[in-house]
Amino acid sequence: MTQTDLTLISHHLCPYVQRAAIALAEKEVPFDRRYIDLSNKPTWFTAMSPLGKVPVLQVGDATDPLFESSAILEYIEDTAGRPLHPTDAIQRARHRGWIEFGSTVLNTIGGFYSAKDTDTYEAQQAKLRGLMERLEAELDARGAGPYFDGDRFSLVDTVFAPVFRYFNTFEQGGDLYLLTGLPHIAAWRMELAKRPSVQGAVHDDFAERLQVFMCARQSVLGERFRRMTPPPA
Ligand SMILES: N[C@@H](CCC(=O)N[C@@H](CS)C(=O)NCC(=O)O)C(=O)O
Repeated sequence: MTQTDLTLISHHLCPYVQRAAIALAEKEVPFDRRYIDLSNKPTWFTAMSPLGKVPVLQVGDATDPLFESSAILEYIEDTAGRPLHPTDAIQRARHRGWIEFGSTVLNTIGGFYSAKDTDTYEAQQAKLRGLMERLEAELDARGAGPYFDGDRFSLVDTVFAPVFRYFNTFEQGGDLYLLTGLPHIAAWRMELAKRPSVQGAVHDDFAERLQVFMCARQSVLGERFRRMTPPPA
């Protein structure tokens, strides 16, 4: 890859975009970012993104940009130095499985913050808790930290750092038990939050933006955030 060849089409809150931004930063690959409003998608964007989703990665002058974060991660891995995937095929396949697990977690998070009634909210919260317990068991079986793969930062870390970033905001929303009593996840989450690539994957105003997004949800969690947020003076 040569400098300035890459443009990551982004949205300020998107966890899938953050994966790619973290991987590029870890590999010290310079890239530009172009932000779009997903509630008012520009026509140039819908023309280039087959599913109408971010991230999209524009590579040089290619007229056919890359879409889907896992494909983008694989491209970054294949073309830039400092490997973030294990070299061993079976370990690599396992990491891919956990990347997919991370996407299921994100879908469940979406169901959780969008739940419109208490029963659905509780069910989504329980499902999310179950996934976190399964992840905790995996970390326990693996033994060494501080990252998913011991002291090696990997693509799996690029996937879970944005997942854990959500929890910083969710925890302000009240009586959550999503991560209570899960020490391996707690330690991993803390290490990821310290990582410059993770910190730099979002703007400084990420938490405020997520707060505004939550307050605008017509959902159980949205209602909680509206109650917590004082009205403008
Ligand atoms: N499977 C996709 C998911 C990406 C995704 O869901 N992006 C969201 C923002 S976080 C999006 O663009 N949503 C717009 C839409 O669905 O219309 C990936 O891994 O890239």
